[in-house]
Amino acid sequence: MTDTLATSSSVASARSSRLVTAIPGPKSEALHKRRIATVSEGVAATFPVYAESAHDATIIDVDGNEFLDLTGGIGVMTIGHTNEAVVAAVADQAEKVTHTLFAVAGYEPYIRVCELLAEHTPGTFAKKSVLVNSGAEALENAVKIARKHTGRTEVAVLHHGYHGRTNLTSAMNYNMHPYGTGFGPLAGSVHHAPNSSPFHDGLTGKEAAERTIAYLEKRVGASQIACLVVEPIQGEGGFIIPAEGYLPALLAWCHDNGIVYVSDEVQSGMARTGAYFASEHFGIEPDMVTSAKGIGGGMPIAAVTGRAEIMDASHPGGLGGTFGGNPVACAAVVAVFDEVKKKSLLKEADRVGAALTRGLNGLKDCFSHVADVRGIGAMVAIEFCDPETGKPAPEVAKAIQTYALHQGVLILTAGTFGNVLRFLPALVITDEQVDEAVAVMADALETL
Ligand code: PLZ
Repeated sequence: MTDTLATSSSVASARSSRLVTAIPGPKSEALHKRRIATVSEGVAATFPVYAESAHDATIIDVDGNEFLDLTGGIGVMTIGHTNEAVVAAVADQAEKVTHTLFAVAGYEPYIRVCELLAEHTPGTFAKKSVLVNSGAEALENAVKIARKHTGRTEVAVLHHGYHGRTNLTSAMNYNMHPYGTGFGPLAGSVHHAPNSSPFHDGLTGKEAAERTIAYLEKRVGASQIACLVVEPIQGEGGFIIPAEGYLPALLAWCHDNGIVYVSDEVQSGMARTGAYFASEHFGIEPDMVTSAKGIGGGMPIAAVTGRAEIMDASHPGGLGGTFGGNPVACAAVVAVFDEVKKKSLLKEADRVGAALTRGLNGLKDCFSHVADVRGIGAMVAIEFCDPETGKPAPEVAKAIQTYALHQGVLILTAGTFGNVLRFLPALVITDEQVDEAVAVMADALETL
């Protein structure tokens, strides 16, 4: 242990001040019984606790236990739970109008959200948006629009990607299980090409791009491809950051071949990485960006934003849905953009990322199972491998997650092999809270 890591006794005292029952407590257990009777088993239950309230980076469960939330509801609560400005905007809008269906009778907040997205997504060209309800729905629409625009059918995605749980997006995910198993036939015309992951493949961005492009040209044919859909930092895949030059090479190839480049920023977007959208870190201006999660500050909303001429490819009535761009959710998005500016959250993402990276690198120095620490801004992950064999060690990630839960800290796993812990905390989390979470992980690793 180095002195950068907190001791067991400080962890124990922080724990005792937060947790008031065994985990799960009796009220959570009672809710879990009711859940088992009526909620489909197809819906996962990562943690056995039920939330009563939440604020900033903490969640209080129905038994009064306080949890430090490093999951941010899988990257949604970027500005923090129950942010005052978002709560006020939602309440205010709810009193004015909660629904008309934008295609029936429009309202200003929808238009304002499209203006904000045009302004804050990469590229200064004219942009338009369509608003929908979920990340997966945004991806569905991006593909539809790209197909209509190009008159082509094929869709290219990358190994270790994740794009949703609808029929098309399940086909676009790298992992068949749990997303596709038994749910087929999944949508066709989806092609999975090798990605860039310098920690795993040792390739330069140029080499990895050549490999991706060679696959797509030989196996699919560039002239057949409507769009290439890429997460700039792969989220569910384990926070995989491509090698330098990889994404610009893919974008250039797309443009040389009339392929629409779609950046899936559902997880990496909206201030998470210290930029509004992570594509900025790689110097690329995608033709289309999908956003969701963090833009709504907890309200369900998603968007496809892209070059105006591409976004206008659909005939009127071809895009939309009953709830897409709901006025209350739109009011929340406007408040989120406002708060990001007011609270300098792009800078805060860098502060949180620095605190996390410092702490996790401290773990790397002490524990041989830590293979890699990586991230940009407040999108940070730690990967565990067996030091003898170099093989993924998902049991270590799982054991730390379980240990942390019982210390009042919620951490998510990730990675195709489940051997990654990822951190998507609210950008208002304090350095002390980050240090506390890292200390719990250190304790977990020591007891393993
Ligand atoms: N694209 C890059 O990360 C959602 C999934 C959580 P939806 N990721 C979290 C779960 O277990 O369902 C995601 C993503 C990227 C698309 C999506 C899909 O977004 O809002 O969940 O549909």
